[in-house]
Amino acid sequence: MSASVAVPETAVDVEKIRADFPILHTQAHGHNLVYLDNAATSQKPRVVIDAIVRYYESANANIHRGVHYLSQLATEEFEAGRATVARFVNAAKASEIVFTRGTTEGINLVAQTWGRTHVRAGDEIVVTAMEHHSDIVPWQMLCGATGAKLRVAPINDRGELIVEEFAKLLNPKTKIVALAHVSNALGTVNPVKMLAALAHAQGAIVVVDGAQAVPHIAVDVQDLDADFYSFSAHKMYGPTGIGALYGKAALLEAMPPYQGGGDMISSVTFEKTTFNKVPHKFEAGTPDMAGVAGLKAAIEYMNGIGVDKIAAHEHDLLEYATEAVSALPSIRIIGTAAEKASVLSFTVDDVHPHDIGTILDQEGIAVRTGHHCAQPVMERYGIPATVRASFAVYNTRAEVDALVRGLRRVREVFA
Ligand code: C6P
Repeated sequence: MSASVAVPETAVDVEKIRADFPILHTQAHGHNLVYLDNAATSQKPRVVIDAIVRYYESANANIHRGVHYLSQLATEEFEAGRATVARFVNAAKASEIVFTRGTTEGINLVAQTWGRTHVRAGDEIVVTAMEHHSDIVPWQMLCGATGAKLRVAPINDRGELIVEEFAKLLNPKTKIVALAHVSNALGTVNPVKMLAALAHAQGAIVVVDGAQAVPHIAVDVQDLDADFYSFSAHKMYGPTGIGALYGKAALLEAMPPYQGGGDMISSVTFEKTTFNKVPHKFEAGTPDMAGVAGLKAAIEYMNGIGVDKIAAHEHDLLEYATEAVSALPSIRIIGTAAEKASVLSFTVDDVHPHDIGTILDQEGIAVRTGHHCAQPVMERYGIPATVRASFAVYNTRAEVDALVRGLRRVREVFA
């Protein structure tokens, strides 16, 4: 199959890009590593690794606290990182970006601050049936604490949100609509702008889980009209332990703090504490300055290639892989939405995904198997788990061919 499909002129120079990622030269079980687990976490280019080392070698000090040279420098670099993130997602101003540990923390922050302030017994929170646990559990916890009700917008067999059913769930009791921009289990890209308009018409705020979108497609939070948008650096070539939450300025201003501690205060006495201004009000304690240096470098790296070129390259890989894997016997693709990004989930009739993952691993191919922290998605399809291949800008058609050969090997083993 692979030999007969002409390789298109790809917009990105993949070999040059691959040379930027030291880990891609790893041998796994005697094979060249084929890393197709990018939805779990992407690999890091040398410039990101170097930015973290450089931060510690030449700029490390605690920020917003010292008058000395290094503290000033570290603060400037940290705030430059914030400005870079803001430009990347087209926030109106840098102060609309709150640094978090990642997508999960950003969603919990909104649930515990905006949610606790505005959601009451009898109110409703709408999520979709394709959410990651990070975009279900914080809302369930909020419902448990307030007496609000969680409502779930269904998906069709292709893994697309059923927009009419979603619209029917919205009413004046809906306070929050929380949804993934891109599903990690299905790859579905949700029409966030249109869904946000429907939610806003009922007075709800819209919280977007952007974990699987920001690494793969251009995101413009103002165009989407998202009220909050949360994402993680480690899925977009940046380091672990750092992420960002975009929030509209007016909402952030009106919200109470999330955690108490240093840096989030303006003044403290035993009688009363006044809080720092936004976004610092939401960043208690010493933040991950090295992580921000790495995230900034990751964004610069993505911009250097061009997000649209990254998207086009990954789209080509996804189409190529979908065709090749579908052509194999006994395969069921889970998630066949018209709009997809990066993710190919599938099952093989009589073989457990974990066995497939183990055999592929022996061939040096890294995929994720399991429920992908989206158990309700598995339930929707009546399966315990899938095999998931997920692509990044450094993946190649040759790696897809290796995946297909690996899947043929699975057949041989289970014949
Ligand atoms: N999904 C995956 O293999 P954190 O862990 O906070 O960086 O991201 C959580 C998260 C939230 N939403 C979506 C849509 C996600 O995909 C993830 C992380 C990984 O699919 C790890 S479970």
